[in-house]
Amino acid sequence: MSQKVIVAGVGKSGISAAKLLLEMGGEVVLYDSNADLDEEKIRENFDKTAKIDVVLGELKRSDLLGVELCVISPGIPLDAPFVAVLDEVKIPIWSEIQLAFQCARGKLAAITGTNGKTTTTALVGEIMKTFYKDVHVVGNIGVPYTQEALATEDDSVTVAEVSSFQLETIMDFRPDVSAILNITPDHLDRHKTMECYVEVKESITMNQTEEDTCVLNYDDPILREFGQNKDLKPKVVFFSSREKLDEGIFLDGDRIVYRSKGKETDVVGVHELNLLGRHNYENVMAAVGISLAMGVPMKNIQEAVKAFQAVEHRIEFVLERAGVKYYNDSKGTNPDAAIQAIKAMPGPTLLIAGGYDKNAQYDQWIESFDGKVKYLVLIGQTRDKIAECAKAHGFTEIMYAEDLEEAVHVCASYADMGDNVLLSPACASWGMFKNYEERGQKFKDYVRSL
Ligand code: UMA
Repeated sequence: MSQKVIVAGVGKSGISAAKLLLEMGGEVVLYDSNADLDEEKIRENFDKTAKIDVVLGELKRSDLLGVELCVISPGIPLDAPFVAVLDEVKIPIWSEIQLAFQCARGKLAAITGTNGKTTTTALVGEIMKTFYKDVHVVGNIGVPYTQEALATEDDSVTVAEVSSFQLETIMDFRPDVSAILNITPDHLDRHKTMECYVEVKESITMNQTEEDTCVLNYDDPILREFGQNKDLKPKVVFFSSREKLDEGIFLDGDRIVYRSKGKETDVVGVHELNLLGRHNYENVMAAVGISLAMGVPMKNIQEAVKAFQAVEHRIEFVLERAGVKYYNDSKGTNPDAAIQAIKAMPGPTLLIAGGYDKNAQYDQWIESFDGKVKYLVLIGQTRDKIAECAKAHGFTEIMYAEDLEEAVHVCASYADMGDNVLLSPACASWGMFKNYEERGQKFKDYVRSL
């Protein structure tokens, strides 16, 4: 890696990738299309002596003198104008995870899918830690793979959450175990068609061989067909929450069961989990499949699965007060994600929703209330739009609150014993909060001080 490399994007991934390249003895041109970034601030991330040029705004051919490779951040689409300049001078483009993969050692489990990636990655990370000494949890979950790659050894295990953005420019990226949890329409503004989106997700297996494993969701028609294709090289492990499989992991009533070569093993009962909802049982089943393929004994898996708590801000149980359970799903930033949270609620629910308007449609979300939502407490810019939509669908138990704190108090006073209070806004947090993490944290603070 002692080459001159252009690193595109000065977010988390770009900074980590540049640091890794410099540590390997390379030279870096750090490029970002945002001309308003502060060059001084960017340089503060590096040693004063680091061999680094910073280019902001438009990229010119002259900036590419001696450059042999581009490492691109996930948030940058391949139709960004500077990519055409790179193509003209035939500079290959690698994803940031590709660079990390080239420098990392040990075993790799890589998890993709439209929903559930973060929970599954975090859970697999916890399971791995019960059996392996050196475990790194990286990727879309928030820690760039390039940040950890050089710290890995031959006996290390890396668990990576991988987005479709990160897969677009892989070359020989080859996980020992891959998983595709599900594929439903998402990010079509970037991938253009569903076919392209599916193709890029499935490319997680493209360098895998017969020695490797791919864990797939049997209930997803696209993935079932993909897994049954004779040309797919890795061994396939299916999981299903709807059918009892001859081989694989499946839900049998309220038990998760593993069946292999005619032998059945009871893994765990869903009531022993701290996770709610069928989609979470699927995440657990995927994690079981991945972990077995990574060589972890079933006993370790069972213990870790039972101890695992929901990822923060995703249907996260906060506390029970006066017989009312409070859940934080601040990460429910779109109607689809919020539907999962409603489905996961164990009984009557007071729902706090609303926020920034991303031009979403709320009809399906309101349809999913299905008698379970007792009251809808609305906050933020989308209050009126959601209220109108709810009324159009015949749901009228609506209350307005000035802010999140008031919404929590309204819920606390209207909830009866046995009810649940759920913050799952179906909207982004912008305008009221810095991000969904701040919104979730504030919710928990208000609930704890009730
Ligand atoms: N930029 C350009 N040109 C462009 C677009 C962006 O120069 O055309 C620049 C921006 O000005 C900015 C930089 O690129 O300075 C940002 O890069 P980035 O968007 O890749 O952000 P990072 O901070 O590197 O974060 C990325 C992931 N972001 C995205 O995929 C959008 C993070 O996932 C990930 O946690 C992190 O790498 C570490 O691996 C976030 C995400 O939203 C959570 N992911 C999407 C999702 O989950 O749906 C895929």
